[in-house]
Amino acid sequence: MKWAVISTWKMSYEGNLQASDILKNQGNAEEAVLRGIGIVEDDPSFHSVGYSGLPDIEGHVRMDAGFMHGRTLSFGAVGALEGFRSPVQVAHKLAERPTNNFLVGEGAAEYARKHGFEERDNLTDDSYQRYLEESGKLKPLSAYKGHDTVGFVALDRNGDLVSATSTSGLFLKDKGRLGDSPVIGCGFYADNEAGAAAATGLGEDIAKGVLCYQVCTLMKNGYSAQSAASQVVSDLTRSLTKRREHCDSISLICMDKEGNIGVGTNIPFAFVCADDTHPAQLYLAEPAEGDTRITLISATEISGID
Ligand code: SD4
Repeated sequence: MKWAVISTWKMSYEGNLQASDILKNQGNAEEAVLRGIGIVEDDPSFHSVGYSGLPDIEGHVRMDAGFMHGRTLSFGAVGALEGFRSPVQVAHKLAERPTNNFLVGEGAAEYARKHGFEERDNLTDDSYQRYLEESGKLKPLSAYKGHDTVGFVALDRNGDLVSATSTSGLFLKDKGRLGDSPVIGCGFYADNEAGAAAATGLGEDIAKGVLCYQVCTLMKNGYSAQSAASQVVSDLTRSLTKRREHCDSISLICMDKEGNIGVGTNIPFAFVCADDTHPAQLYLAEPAEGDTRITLISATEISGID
């Protein structure tokens, strides 16, 4: 069985390298995605995840995360969690129990505290400064360009698929607002018998297509990972544009049970992937008439990519 890992945005490159190392050295997909996401959660130069994440309308960094294991279908998730270093670690821990898997707000924080998760104020001077600059301006909320949710999907040598996400959600969102990222089936999904997926973009639009469950269902029914990803994103984009005159940004990564990857997007979207045949590489995906055009980004082009 081969191993493979795919992750959202250029910001996941370093995390993808470390996740690849784990998988290469017989580690499991669970460890790999947690390490990959943890690297992004700790890096203050990425303003949409973890430390130095962008605040909500009240100036608080309230974070969302989800985790799912494809062998057991166990999942855990946190919403609007404030004051902890790694929301995805808390989501992962919540996946261990039979019920009470999705906790939000103070309930999620109490659980994290009780289980000894490291506390951290994720609001930095930089993210607060951005809040002060933008909070007075009236404009529709949109996905934060180029540095949104970090999502990882991995397959290990045992044939286990795992998916996980972490985000501070939309910049200037309402207090208590949840997007797709902590919602099973919308922002993440994993099933060893079908495939696994993670999404980034405007959560309210991604949720309208229950996108991650949808793409896994297509893979289960025989679609290749790439055709499933292209199809669900272009169908939802078309449907929302027809009915509502607008569809915001939506990007999706997925993997089938053999480790083949798929990417669907309605905007230019960078992603990273690696497997047992090649090291972590950065690619750009772009929508192309119902399909997806994917190009490898060369070392000289990397600085121009979000
Ligand atoms: C959300 N999907 O909260 C997340 C944010 C994101 O691109 O990925 N933005 O809606």
